[in-house]
Amino acid sequence: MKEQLQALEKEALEKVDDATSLKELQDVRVAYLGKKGPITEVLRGMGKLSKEERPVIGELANKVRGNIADAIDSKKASIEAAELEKQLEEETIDVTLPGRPVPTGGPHLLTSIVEEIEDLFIGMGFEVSEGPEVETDYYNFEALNLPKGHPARDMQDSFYITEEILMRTHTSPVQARTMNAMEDKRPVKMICPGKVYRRDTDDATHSHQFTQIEGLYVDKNVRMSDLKGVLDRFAKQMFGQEREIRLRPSFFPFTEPSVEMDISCKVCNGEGCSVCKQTGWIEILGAGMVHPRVLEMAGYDPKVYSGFAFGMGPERIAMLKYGVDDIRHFYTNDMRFLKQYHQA
Ligand code: 2NL
Repeated sequence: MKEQLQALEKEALEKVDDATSLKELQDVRVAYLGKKGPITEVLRGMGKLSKEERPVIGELANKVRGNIADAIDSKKASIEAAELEKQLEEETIDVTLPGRPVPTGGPHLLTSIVEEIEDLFIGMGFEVSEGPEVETDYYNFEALNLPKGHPARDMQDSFYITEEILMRTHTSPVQARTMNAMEDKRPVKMICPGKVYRRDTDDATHSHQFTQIEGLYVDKNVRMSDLKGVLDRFAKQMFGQEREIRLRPSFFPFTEPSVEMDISCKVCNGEGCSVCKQTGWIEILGAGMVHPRVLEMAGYDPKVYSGFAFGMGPERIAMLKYGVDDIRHFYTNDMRFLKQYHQA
């Protein structure tokens, strides 16, 4: 029995030594020290031994069991240490690696142009104001001297929602509302950027939805020369200090007199080329002195107050400034087009 126990011990210690994982080690523990294991078996058979042999074998069995348990425990500790070491090595983070770049967006060309125009007019004391895109017939037409049946209403075929409600055809209703709401009829100096809608067939130069920026300055003694000064400064800041402006007579129902403004062609410097159609000039915007009826309807006495107003299309401004040849580029969202105008 003594030899049997010593053989078991040798065998178990070898298996402990050979174990390479916690699982294998546990198997060894169960196999040798478990309730059905050989050592337990030996201890159970002790009853058959003689009085003299019993304590000797008992002591030996306990010693063998203790040795095996100790070997398992120390092997367990070394396997665990090795596994931790391996894990630490595998999960090492190199904090000096450069980060993966996150692709960033940028403002749309149209947004940039609108903001640039806003900044120029803010620099001349204008406030920026926005308003609803769904308007009443009154503020879109009536208040701007376009009564029902006025032939100029045909100039702007509109998207009507009901007989009295439509998608605004220009941003002037925002200005008419502002003047109307002014309790003590103080001066107004504002620009209104925003989307406008017209029933047009889309092509390279027309769109049923586009952007407009209108400006309005109403005060005592506002004159045509004030308009000229503001527009000249705008043209030079937007298109270059060498640009000259030219005003031609025109017609709008809401201004009298009305003008159209050209800037000297920056491609040929006024010499005449294909961009300016050999005229040396390029049309940029429409403007005029606010019609007395428009002032009156908004509650401003035209004998006391006067004003100028202007309107422009940022798409057209951007097309001229950057040589964009098709207005549809602004809405079809081809990233190859849009990315060209990202600063970053
Ligand atoms: C154009 C011409 C224009 C206005 C807009 C305006 C607004 C009020 C009163 C009077 Cl509240 N006028 N706006 C005046 C003249 C021209 O736009 O060609 N836009 C693209």
